[in-house]
Amino acid sequence: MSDAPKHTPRVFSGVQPSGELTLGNYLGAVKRFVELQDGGMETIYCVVDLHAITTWQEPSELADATRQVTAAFLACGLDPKRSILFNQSQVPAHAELAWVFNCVARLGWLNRMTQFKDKAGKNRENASAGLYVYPNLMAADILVYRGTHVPVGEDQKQHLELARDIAQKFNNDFGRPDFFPLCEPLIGGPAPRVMSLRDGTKKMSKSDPSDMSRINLTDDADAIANKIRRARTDPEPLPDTLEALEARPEARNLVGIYSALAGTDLEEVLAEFAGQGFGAFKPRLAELAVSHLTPITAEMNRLMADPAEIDRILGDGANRAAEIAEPILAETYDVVGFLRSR
Ligand code: AQP
Repeated sequence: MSDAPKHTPRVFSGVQPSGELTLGNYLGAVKRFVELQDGGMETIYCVVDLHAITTWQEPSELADATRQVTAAFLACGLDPKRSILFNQSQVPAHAELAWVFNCVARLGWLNRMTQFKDKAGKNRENASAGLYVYPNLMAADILVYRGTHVPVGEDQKQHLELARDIAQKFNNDFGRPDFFPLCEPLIGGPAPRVMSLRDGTKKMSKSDPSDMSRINLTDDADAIANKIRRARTDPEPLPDTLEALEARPEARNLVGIYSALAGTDLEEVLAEFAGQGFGAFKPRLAELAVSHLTPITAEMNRLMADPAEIDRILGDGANRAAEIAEPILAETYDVVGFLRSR
């Protein structure tokens, strides 16, 4: 018989305060966070500032970036009464469990992580050690709550597989089957991978040097319309089948964004626009994006005018998060064999 504790179904996910949130973060992650809030599971959402500093962040801007991601969470519909919202550095158990996982994960596993390769680029020798062990911290973020479900965009799939490998190896090494759950990625919905507006083969990213590559949640109506108007496309009209869209990454991306915002499937969008050129499609997409994002931006601006209230929400969330994390960390320390005399 296993000595496994029962794992309460629990959702955990995070977003880095490494820039302004994009439409990709919204459609791939935050929109799903909000849907899950009413799905019957406990939901914990974190602004992962420890992750953000794996690449350089201006110290004078980091706290404000953290508040801004929190304001975006709230403006998109996360409710601090129904979800635990906090920033990672206020709960030290994340970093403490990450150290244990640094000693569980194998170098060979980390060497396969494509995000490290993408982010380190050619200058690999100069990347921070933190960027390299980023997936171990991400595993700790989830498992310090024994998180069972993790809503993320498709780019995080490999990191989640690593989190499962870490949980499995820990459980095996220490002879405690099911000590940590093998968390399930929740990747899906109509826009698990929103691509850059300048290059349909690259994901839309908040740290892309080109602001024209992304729609920020803080963009005003004119900026959104301008970015969509100038988004790279091909000269062909929209096709009537999904297969015909596959070889056209920029067209596929804009149709995907439309469908995600409209809440319809891709086929319905094609049925409406097949045969029409981007001259007709882009203004309709811009209209839809503006009507969807303008209320979010307005609410973010309202919330950002009261930073003390955002700090209060994060502090309260951190206390509630620590109440769950600390006993799990203490249990982990016991399993590892650390002496604890206070
Ligand atoms: N383009 C995207 N399409 C769908 N989902 C996306 N996500 C990010 N970009 C897209 C999802 O958003 C969540 C938060 O991401 P993150 O801030 O932790 O880091 P990231 O994945 O590295 O996102 P960015 O925007 O590209 O940040 P930077 O530029 O700082 O690295 C995750 O669930 C992610 O999958």
